[in-house]
Amino acid sequence: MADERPPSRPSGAAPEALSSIDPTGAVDAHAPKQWAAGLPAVVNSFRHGVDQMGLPRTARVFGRLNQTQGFDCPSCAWPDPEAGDRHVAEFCESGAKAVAWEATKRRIDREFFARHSIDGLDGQSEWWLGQQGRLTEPMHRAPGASHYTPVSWDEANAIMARHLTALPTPDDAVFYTSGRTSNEAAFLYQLMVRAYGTNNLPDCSNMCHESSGTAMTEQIGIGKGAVTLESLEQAELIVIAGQNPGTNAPRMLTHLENAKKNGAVIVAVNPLPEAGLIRFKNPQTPRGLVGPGTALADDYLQVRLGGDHALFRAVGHLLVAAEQSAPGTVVDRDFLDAHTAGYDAYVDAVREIDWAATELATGLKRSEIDALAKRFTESKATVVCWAMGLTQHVHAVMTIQEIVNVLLLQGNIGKDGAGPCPIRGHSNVQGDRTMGIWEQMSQKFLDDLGAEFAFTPPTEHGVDATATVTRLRDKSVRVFFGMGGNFAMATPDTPVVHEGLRACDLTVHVSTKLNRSHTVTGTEALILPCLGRTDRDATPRGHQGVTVEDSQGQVHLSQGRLEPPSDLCRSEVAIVAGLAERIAPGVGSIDWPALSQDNDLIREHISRVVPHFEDYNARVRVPGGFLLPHKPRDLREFDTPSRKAEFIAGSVPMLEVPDARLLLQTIRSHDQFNTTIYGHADRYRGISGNRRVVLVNPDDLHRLGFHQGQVVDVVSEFEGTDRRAEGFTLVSYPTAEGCAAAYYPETNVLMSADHVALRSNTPVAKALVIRFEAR
Ligand SMILES: Nc1nc2c(c(=O)[nH]1)N[C@H]1C(S)=C(S)[C@@H](COP(=O)(O)OP(=O)(O)OC[C@H]3O[C@@H](n4cnc5c(=O)[nH]c(N)nc54)[C@H](O)[C@@H]3O)O[C@H]1N2
Ligand SMILES: Nc1nc2c(c(=O)[nH]1)N[C@H]1C(S)=C(S)[C@@H](COP(=O)(O)OP(=O)(O)OC[C@H]3O[C@@H](n4cnc5c(=O)[nH]c(N)nc54)[C@H](O)[C@@H]3O)O[C@H]1N2
Ligand SMILES: [Mo]
Repeated sequence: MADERPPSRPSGAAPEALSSIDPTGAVDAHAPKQWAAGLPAVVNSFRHGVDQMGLPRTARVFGRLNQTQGFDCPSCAWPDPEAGDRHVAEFCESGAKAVAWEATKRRIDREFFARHSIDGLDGQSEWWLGQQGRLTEPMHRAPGASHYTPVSWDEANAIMARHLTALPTPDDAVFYTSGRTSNEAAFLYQLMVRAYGTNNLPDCSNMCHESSGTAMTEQIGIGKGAVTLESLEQAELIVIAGQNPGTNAPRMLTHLENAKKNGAVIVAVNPLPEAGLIRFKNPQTPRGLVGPGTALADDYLQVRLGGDHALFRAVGHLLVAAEQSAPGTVVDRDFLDAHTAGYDAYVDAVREIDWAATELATGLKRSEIDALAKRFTESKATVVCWAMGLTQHVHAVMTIQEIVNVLLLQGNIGKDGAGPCPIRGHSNVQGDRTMGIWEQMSQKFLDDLGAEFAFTPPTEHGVDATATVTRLRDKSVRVFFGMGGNFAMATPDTPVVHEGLRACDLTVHVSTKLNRSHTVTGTEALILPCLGRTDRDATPRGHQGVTVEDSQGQVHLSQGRLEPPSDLCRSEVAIVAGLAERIAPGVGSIDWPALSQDNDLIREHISRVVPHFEDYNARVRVPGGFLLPHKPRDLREFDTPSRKAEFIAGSVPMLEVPDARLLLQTIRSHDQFNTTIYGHADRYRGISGNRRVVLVNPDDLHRLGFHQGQVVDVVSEFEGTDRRAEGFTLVSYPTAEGCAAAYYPETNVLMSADHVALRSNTPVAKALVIRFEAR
């Protein structure tokens, strides 16, 4: 398809010319693809690379991506194979785009900011902002100024210190983190924030896998997934619910293909027919490049949005019923007796089931659910993978617990080929949490941190991302500091968040590139340019490497080698240490200047504060790094109050959808990384040209009296309040009935900060009640 070409910058064109080639024109919609990757993925990877970096740099950079002596991919958190088992091209199209985006040769300098007013920048698209190049020096917006102007690091630190030390309480400041921050930077950052005096450490995880963490901690005593790569490939049954690996974790497809070759059955549970779940053409093999590839999903259940809760309850019911009619054939009695609590109560909870309600909630036929339960009974080793399709619902925590219940029934945890497997998003989102980026770290962690650095960390819990939005709504945040990310776009209630940010005294963003959070500023604002994963970090103490933790709990080293965009870019570690000296001087025994240039020293502290990081510096230098222990996975031990894995089952409420309304989910296209827009082609879904589209089931479209190609306003309804997103083109698409899908972050205006997952407080992004209004 000619229209798949990513927007490219004509050589020699002035940056201003870019907005005019921002291809947000007519929508081009084709039937969704039936397979993922293959040759187009390779071609697109190199197109993005060469467009941003030129050919020699592309070859050099891609050659080091995910290699044991190279740097960790800044895209998703998918694990790497064993050190000796890596392919020469150990990356995917998404990783290639993320790396090309960061390692681009384009630069933003002070002349750029002199040319563009902040209001002018605010009028540009997110795509345009991201295309301008790497930030090269600290920039400051003085109160009342129309433009950012250059500022020295010293002055920038003085400005931040002036605001932060004048606040009536440190709790008037909020310190957000996105999930790319390395372990070292994350550890130092939370130390600075706690030494300054607050636990206000919201992070992107609050909007991501918080529900998984909450659910699994209650049940198995740890919030992390229990499946390694090797283990995944040994599964007999892999259920993938609420995840789109073809786009968001493409390297997973290689391992699914291996599992398939080993005889695994794969079941996809998803309202959309996602190409990456249907068939995979592995671009690392000749058969994948030119041949038919490998069929992945054996069964494809097009569940209704939010229907997984009822679905897994029904599967539990069928498994228990099957066991009762043929005792000793379905459940793992020994495991249940030795390692679980609450089985009898669970059996009572699932004994009766309303099939009509279940069919309505899931949109599936009884026979499809029977077939899924049969898949479970036939498998001796089952993995269930999930991502945002499960975590961003009102009943997300309960839904995940329903899945863990089903896994526990058959002893599917702590053995090869089995276990719960939440697939993390950002490349170090799991590591950031391990390092203490959380508004509610345990008292033990705070005590150990305080003991290591001779100070008393604050104990009162801080605000999470959702609470930050409500505080912005109340105009009660005075200073907003973002360690990466794009808070202005990633959060619900976009206009409210923007107003709240504009009402701050100071907004600060540590970033590699420009984004919306830099154009929606407080009275005063700073942009602090940092090094990315691919950049060399040379300090007087030598060439510094950072460490990250992937989705399976493997911790490993990442070493950037590219010449930094400018001498004025600083590592995140150095930025934090520089600020900390000003806002927490004399707190405890923290040697900020030494820490600012020596990641080994930071790792020594980590090894004494964070459990399981003993001998950190030595172990992380072993090629491939080390695997963190995980008691349920390794020992079938559970750190819950009962010391057993807990069955937890409440009621299964129906999602009520009024007449003539649909449920809308907000998703990622194939050409974006969260709020970063690489281009306008969602290749696998056959959509290109414009992101303002809503995918709707053809029968719904007909029933509601709208037609393909019609431009409408999308209006969400929550607790009596309408929210509107204007000018979306309707696309007839084979999604589950009653459901619709549109891209994030354009649709975040439709979300409410009060509409959150129970107990995890994650904003609901996957089941908004909407109607269409003709324009
Ligand atoms: N290229 C690329 N890679 C990424 C990202 C990116 O933006 N681009 N983002 C990263 C991040 S931070 C994250 S968290 C992950 C996100 O990875 P995903 O969770 O795969 O991302 P989404 O696009 O939100 O897709 C949600 C999927 O769940 C399905 N779904 C939605 N609601 C339901 C439901 O109620 N039930 C079921 N069974 N399915 C449902 C959708 O149809 C879709 O396939 O990816 C990471 N990797
Ligand atoms: N409607 C809706 N909203 C959602 C979601 C959804 O599915 N639907 N998903 C949610 C999820 S899962 C997540 S994780 C959040 C994501 O929320 P965020 O993590 O806040 O957003 P990102 O778009 O990943 O942040 C990208 C920015 O990070 C900066 N950056 C990139 N690399 C680096 C680096 O190395 N260092 C520093 N300091 N900065 C860097 C760049 O300036 C870039 O613009 O969004 C959430 N919001
Ligand atoms: Mo995420």
